[in-house]
Amino acid sequence: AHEKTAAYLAQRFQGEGVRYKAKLIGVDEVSEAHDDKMCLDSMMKLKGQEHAARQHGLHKQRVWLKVSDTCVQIIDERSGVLEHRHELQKITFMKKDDSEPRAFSYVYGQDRTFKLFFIKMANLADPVIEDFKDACQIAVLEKSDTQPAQVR
Ligand code: I3P
Repeated sequence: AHEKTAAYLAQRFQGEGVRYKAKLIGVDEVSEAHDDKMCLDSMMKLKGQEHAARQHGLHKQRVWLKVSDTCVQIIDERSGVLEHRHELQKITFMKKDDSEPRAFSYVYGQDRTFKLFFIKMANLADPVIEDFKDACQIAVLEKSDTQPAQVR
């Protein structure tokens, strides 16, 4: 495993950054920037919708999740269309799915509204959450000479 030096991380997330295969479970409008219970409720709701859709023969959207030192991108796998571009500084919360190690969600804030993105990775979610945190840290380092903000 790589030692996570600043140079290693800077290189890892520069340009296009890191790309992961994933599926979008769903997107939900939420009211708060960081509220654990709110995220849980939202994830439960989206899971219910996923289940109902599956009963109707529908599949989750296959996407690429890209993490760079500036943003997170969600790209439709089939068409290659960029569906969402989220600046790292505006990601306010991240939450693991305790019942599904491949899934996690994050909250993005824009224009006083918040949206929760619930994602299921092809593999484990933990390394992706680590990448989110590392990329946020790099983004802070590259923007100022001050110490990076504490990342949860
Ligand atoms: C599929 C199975 C897969 C799931 C897929 C389901 O059902 O549960 O694990 O992919 O979801 O359709 P089945 O075994 O009945 O074919 P994930 O593990 O990635 O959720 P999908 O249809 O939304 O892709």
